Amino acid sequence: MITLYEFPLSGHSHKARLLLSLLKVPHERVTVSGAERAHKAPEFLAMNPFGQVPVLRDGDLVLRDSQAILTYLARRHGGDTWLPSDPAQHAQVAAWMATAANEMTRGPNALRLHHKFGRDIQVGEAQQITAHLLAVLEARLSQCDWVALDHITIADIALFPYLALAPEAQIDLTPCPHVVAWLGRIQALDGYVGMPGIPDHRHPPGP
Ligand SMILES: N[C@@H](CCC(=O)N[C@@H](CS)C(=O)NCC(=O)O)C(=O)O
Repeated sequence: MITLYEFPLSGHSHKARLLLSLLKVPHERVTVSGAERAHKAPEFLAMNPFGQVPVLRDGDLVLRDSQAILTYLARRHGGDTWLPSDPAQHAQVAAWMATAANEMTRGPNALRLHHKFGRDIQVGEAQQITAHLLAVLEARLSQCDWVALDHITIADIALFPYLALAPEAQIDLTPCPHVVAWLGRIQALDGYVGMPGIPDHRHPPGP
């Protein structure tokens, strides 16, 4: 049985929750107590020395980092769809996974940490990174339904939570209709699960 160690309000954890659900992989979820700083306790640091969720355990395998967890689940349970073995296609997915780990984390994720949790950040820099990221994604998604390939991949899942959580980051998505439509496509998938703070992007509020 797979075990996912998570924070309920963690977007990084949500990537793993979402793919597990879409792939219909049986699993259990363990809430790590952030209030009790359980993620910095020796037992947790033995699983992830960075003291961060998510962590996935599957038998003897203990895996940290949301992108790595998506990669494992895709290869183990997703056939050749979610992370194709074709070298060029695999690399296209990897490029967008890197965007999820870099620009998405330094932009939208940082803004949510600031506005929702009071984290002290360089707001202007995070807003600039977000604006550039949104412009790139909007252009890309105006030409195709999914970010990396002509079908859904783990790149879409990796990029989903921190854009879906845009209201909590005080990010306005109305200038990006193709991004909003893409969020809605993911929310319409069989097996989709949400998390607190993600609105229904299939029916965005009118002006
Ligand atoms: N690169 C990691 C980042 C994980 C991360 O930042 N997790 C946050 C919750 S969303 C966390 O555990 N923060 C607690 C801390 O850093 O002390 C991933 O993609 O999984």
